[in-house]
Amino acid sequence: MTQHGEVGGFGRTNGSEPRLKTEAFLPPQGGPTAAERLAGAPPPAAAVPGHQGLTLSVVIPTWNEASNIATVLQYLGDAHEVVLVDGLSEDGTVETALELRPDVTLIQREPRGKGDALRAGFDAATGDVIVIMDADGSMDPGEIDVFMSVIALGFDLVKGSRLACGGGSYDLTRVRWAGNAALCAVANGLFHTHWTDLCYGYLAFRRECLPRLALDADGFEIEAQILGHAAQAGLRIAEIPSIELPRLEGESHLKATRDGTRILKAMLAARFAPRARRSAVALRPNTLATGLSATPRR
Ligand SMILES: Nc1nc2c(ncn2[C@@H]2O[C@H](COP(=O)(O)OP(=O)(O)O)[C@@H](O)[C@H]2O)c(=O)[nH]1
Ligand SMILES: [Mg+2]
Repeated sequence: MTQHGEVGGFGRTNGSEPRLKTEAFLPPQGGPTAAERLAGAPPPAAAVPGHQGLTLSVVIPTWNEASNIATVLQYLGDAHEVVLVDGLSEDGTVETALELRPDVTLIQREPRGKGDALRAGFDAATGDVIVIMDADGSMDPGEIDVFMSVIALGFDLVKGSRLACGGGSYDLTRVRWAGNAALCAVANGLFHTHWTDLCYGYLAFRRECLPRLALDADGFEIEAQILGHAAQAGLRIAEIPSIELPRLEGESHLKATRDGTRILKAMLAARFAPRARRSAVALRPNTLATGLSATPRR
């Protein structure tokens, strides 16, 4: 087994089979593996409550992630607000989450897509900063500290990048890599940016920026819309390296062709839709009109 082959997502034992899809995007040999990094860090303490007094809400969309959510919550610790937006999972995701974190703010709604779920979560979040995280164990909660530090430096939005120097992915197939590279190039052309990654959902932003983001995306194009609208709104955006771990269990809900097309359309709309339309979206009450059911944080 190679050094990289030992990586299996945080919380996974070295005995489990690696699920590497490609070696091309992995961090260089020689340093500690992601598993070693994670094992060496005290998980809850790694996620500090805030920087410069900033409070944090972690928004996690879940749709049948019962076998993964406990590990994610365990590594998150209990230092900050967790908003769980569940798509009426039938595998006990909610029960598993509540057992470990009875204080989560829980929103349950039809599975209309990751974007719809995240927007509902944003509306319920109360922290100064919102961090988006998948429920599948592919994002290392230990990196939240870095997101918060860069936000505290004065940035409005901090995006993780698997392809920036120091980043990497254990989950990026060649097809996804090629699609992401093409879409990222389009984004850089449209928004005059120099991003190295586009279709990666580990990012943080100041909650006060939500109205200026004017989000209405329902599916996996939500991250592209967040970034496109942020660039159009002139927000201060920083990119930091991030290492994407393999999904702990289960299959991705993303369909490359369908969702790639939606991402492209979302970016074109972000660039060319009249400012008036974005303003109208920003003013519209969002999830309240679509049946938000949230339990208050206890
Ligand atoms: N609530 C909710 N969550 C969703 C929906 N679709 C995807 N998710 C969650 O969104 C996150 C990202 O989805 P994932 O399948 O990991 O996509 P990938 O990371 O692009 O491979 C996961 O935590 C999913 O459980 C949905 O329709 N509703
Ligand atoms: Mg994922």
